[in-house]
Parts: sequence; C-alpha cells; structure tokens
Amino acid sequence: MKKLVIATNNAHKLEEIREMLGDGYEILGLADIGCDVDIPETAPTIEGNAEMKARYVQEHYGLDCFSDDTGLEIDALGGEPGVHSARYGGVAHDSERNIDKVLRLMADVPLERRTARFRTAIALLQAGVLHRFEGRVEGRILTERHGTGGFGYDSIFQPAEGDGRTFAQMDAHEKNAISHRGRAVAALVEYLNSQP
Ligand code: ITT
Repeated sequence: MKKLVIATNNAHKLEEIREMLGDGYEILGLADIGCDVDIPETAPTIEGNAEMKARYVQEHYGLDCFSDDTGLEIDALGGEPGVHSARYGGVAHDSERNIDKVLRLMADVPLERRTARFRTAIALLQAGVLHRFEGRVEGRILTERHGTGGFGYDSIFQPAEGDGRTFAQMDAHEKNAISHRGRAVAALVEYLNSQP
C-alpha cells in the first residue's frame, strides 16, 4: 500500500480524510511519523500555508505528503477570519471563542448580508512535485449555534445547497458530500486514482 502523510494533528480531519480516501492508501498523521512540532503556518494565504506544511514534512521526513488549510470567508467581515480561522478568538483551536467573536462582530448584520464560504486549499507534494487542489462551499452564518456534530465553525454555518441544517446537524457523510474539504479531497482522490 502506498503511504501518504497528512500534515495535521487534527484527529477529526484525519478521520474525515481517511474515510474519503478509502483503502488504496495508508494515511499517516503527524503523530504516526513521530512529528510533534507545530509546523509553522505563517503564509498570508491558505494556499501558502498548505504548501508550507507539505514542504516541511517532505524536507524533514522524506515522505510524500499532502496538507490542507481551510479558511471561513465571511463577506460582511471583509473575508475574515480567512487564513486566521484557527485562532480568530485569540486562542489557537478554541472553536467556542472563535464562534463567539464571529457572532459578536455580526450581531447587527441582517440575514441577507450574512453570506460566507469555506474554502480548502490542498498542496500535494509527490516525488518533489507540487500539485494543488481546491474545494469550496457557499452558505451563510446563522445568529446562533445549531447542532453539536462536526467541529470548528460548523454549528453556525448553513450551507446554501442543503435543507437548512448547519454542518453540525449533519453526519460526517452528509457533510463530506458537499463540504469544502470533501470537494478538495475528491479532486485530490481523482488525481491519485488516475495515477498508475
Ligand atoms: P491543522 O492545521 O492541524 O490541520 P486546523 O484545526 O488548524 O488543523 P485548518 O487549518 O484546516 O485546521 O482550519 C483552520 C480552522 O478553520 C480550524 O481550526 C477550524 O476552526 C476551521 N475549520 C476548518 N475546517 C472546518 C470545517 O470543516 N468545519 C468547520 N470549521 C472548520
């Protein structure tokens, strides 16, 4: 089986991606290769961050790697939190604080102006060659949390093409079918499966 490292420590993400990639690849997370550093993500764009993480793994571990970075782009906030999504509330990976900040900043924004999208950039470094993939999903930011599934901003994001539920009210399968990361990974999988 071919090995592929995903440059993440996010267990939710690892699980989602393993489920989508199926049996053709052995998917390893950073913990599986003994990497416990917080890989720098200091690029000004999600594309830059994805590439940065994939290059780090290839340089330090010599393994093919793909890395993804996601941003929630809220139109009424000028595209924020965007590349700052993980630590928008001031503390890294504290989703409750992140959501609180968004809801606070958007308290006076009417429904029709609450449009937003999740965008995922994937960088795949394979035998030293960089390949890029993207996925996005349009939707809007609700005024309060709905649902307890998923992670991150899922409880306040209502995808436009759904039935009114937030991502946090869907099971992983339903979410993956229309999500930003689901689509980016689908493009990646199509590419990987087209290879000999
Ligand atoms: P790694 O960098 O370790 O992979 P991360 O949690 O930082 O994990 P991302 O960089 O991909 O994940 O995403 C940045 C933030 O965007 C993340 O912390 C969440 O708050 C949010 N996010 C990403 N994907 C999401 C999703 O599917 N649903 C809701 N929020 C998401």
